Amino acid sequence: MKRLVQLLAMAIIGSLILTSCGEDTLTPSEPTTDNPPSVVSFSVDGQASNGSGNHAPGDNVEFEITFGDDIELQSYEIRESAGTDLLDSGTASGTNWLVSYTHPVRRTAANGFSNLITFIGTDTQGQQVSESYTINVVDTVYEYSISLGGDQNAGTGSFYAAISETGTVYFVADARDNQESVDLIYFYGATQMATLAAPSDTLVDDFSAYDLDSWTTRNATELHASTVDFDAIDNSVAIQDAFDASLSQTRVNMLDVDSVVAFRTVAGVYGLIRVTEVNAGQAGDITFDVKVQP
Ligand SMILES: [Ca+2]
Repeated sequence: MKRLVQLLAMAIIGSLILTSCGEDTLTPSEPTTDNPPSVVSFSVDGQASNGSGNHAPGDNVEFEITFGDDIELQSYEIRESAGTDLLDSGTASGTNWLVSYTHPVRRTAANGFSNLITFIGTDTQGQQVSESYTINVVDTVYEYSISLGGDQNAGTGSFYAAISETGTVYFVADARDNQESVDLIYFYGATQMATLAAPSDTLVDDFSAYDLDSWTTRNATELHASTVDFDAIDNSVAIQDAFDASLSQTRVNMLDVDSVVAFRTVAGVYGLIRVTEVNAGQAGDITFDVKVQP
């Protein structure tokens, strides 16, 4: 009886092994269906992506994308300019793969420029998934025109505050009351001719009508003549780059039509001026275009 049980057990085990072997040879080595990869998560600067966003020139945009696949991932690519240019690529494996990528927005990118960044995941069967994000460059530059009068010009103020959407011009009394805001003063001198000066400049004291003796705050605005192409400057970083601290002075004289002046206020705001008109004399005036950071 014991012997019979042993034989039966061996027969059962043997049939199981045979059955098992038979199933192995019948099962295909590859699955009959293989799904394309998927995007498991996609974040931009730590937030779930909503497909596009505003970024300033010089910003670093931090992407994190996780690809998933039912069988096996193989590789990833990151492209810009709607897929034209390859930014980065690499191998991936497994069913879950995290790609981290930092994209620097060009410092000179113009306001309104947009760039489509596309992330592509590929599985071992060559099937792909892609996810995109549009970087919209948003940059603020204030552009306006200003007229300033000489010290004997009763109709046009001589004091200029640069930082606002339109700039501000003050006459003597208002300038005294807002001296912390005054960035530049215009005067027309016998030898200096048409001149823009920082309130801290010593030559403005020659113009007693300006009453600078009574001021307690005289901003040390830095400025210098510049050769940059004023029309080509369309970005706040480019305005900053136009300023050269090694050239900075307290005044720029001999101003004439098309003279360009770069300046930096005591608040660290950068601006550019291009003269469009000069009417000579202490009762005359100067008119200029401004591009300034907010
Ligand atoms: Ca797959």
